[in-house]
Amino acid sequence: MNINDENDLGVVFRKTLGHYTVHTTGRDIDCELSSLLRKQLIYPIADPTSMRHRVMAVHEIEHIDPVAIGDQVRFVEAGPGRGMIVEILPRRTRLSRAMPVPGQRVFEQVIVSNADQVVIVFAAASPTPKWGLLDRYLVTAEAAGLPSLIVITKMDLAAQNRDLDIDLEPYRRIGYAIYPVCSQTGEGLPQLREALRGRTSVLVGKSGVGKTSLLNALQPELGLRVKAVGQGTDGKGRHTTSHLQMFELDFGGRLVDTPGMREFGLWNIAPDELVDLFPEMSEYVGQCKFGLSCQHENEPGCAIRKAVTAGKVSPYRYKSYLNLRGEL
Ligand SMILES: Nc1nc2c(ncn2[C@@H]2O[C@H](COP(=O)(O)OP(=O)(O)OP(=O)(O)O)[C@@H](O)[C@H]2O)c(=O)[nH]1
Ligand SMILES: [Mg+2]
Ligand SMILES: [Zn+2]
Repeated sequence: MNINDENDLGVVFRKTLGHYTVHTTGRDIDCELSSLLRKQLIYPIADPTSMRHRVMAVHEIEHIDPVAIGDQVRFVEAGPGRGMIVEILPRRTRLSRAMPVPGQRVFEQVIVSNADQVVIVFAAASPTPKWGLLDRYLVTAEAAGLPSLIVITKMDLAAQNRDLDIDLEPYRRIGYAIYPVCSQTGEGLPQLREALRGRTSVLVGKSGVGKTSLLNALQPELGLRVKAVGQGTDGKGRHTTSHLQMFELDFGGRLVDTPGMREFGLWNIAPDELVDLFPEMSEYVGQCKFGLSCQHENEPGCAIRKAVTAGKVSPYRYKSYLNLRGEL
């Protein structure tokens, strides 16, 4: 029997422990993972080189779901609306973060697979933006080979943040597209719809910046739950969105809503590679006095430090580079 002829293809839109909602031509199938596939998957996902030939211990499997939102899967039907996933197709792209498990090691968590772009969300105010986090997201997207859009929500509150334009200027200069929007007035939504149309995009940003509100504003029929007014938007309160979930956009495309992730560790980026993930700095690589061995920290004759002094590279971005590098 040729397995390919007997099965249907779909995309994982949602998941809860052990259950995957697979979206396929006009319907959703509640799937589980075949036990054979589960065993096979344990092997290749043990990613770090030293682990490659080791089957993961059972307690480690709990921390890594072999299936990600966005995965294209093959499934067999097992009753009305139910099925069994038998194959996961190769991932075209993967947006990942590092997930340290105390007492064990750091695991890769694939946030979304097969996405086309990352939509990085910050509120103009409430919560006050911390731009270091923006650099972390941008680097993650660059490492995944995905373009990023920067969306600034709550533009109705922009008067509360006099620094907004100045803070965003370095990103504009690098060439990142910035979309100021307001989910309450509808400002900026038509432009954002155009940028999302026909693509699979992932919303990332800390809790309370208005990701789910934005999704509701883009597509009001969804009527998703958002944080009640007065519940606090400092990001410290309970997260409103608790699950990653993909939505079909009626104007074309797909959008993944994520819960505000407090930890967003860089995954699988070598220290020497980091500078290449800052597009405005990468052009200076190789021009330093110590050539490719320059760490761009305190070396004399560092072309990147010179570019900072000359006003060609933002000192804030350079500081982010140093911070992130210290973490690798
Ligand atoms: N003033 C104003 N408030 C907004 C706007 N968009 C969202 N909010 C409020 O911001 C709060 C948080 O919105 P959510 O959409 O739940 O934020 P989220 O980013 O999805 O948060 P998590 O799901 O926890 O990650 C809610 O009280 C919203 O009403 C806006 O454009 N203007
Ligand atoms: Mg939300
Ligand atoms: Zn250098």
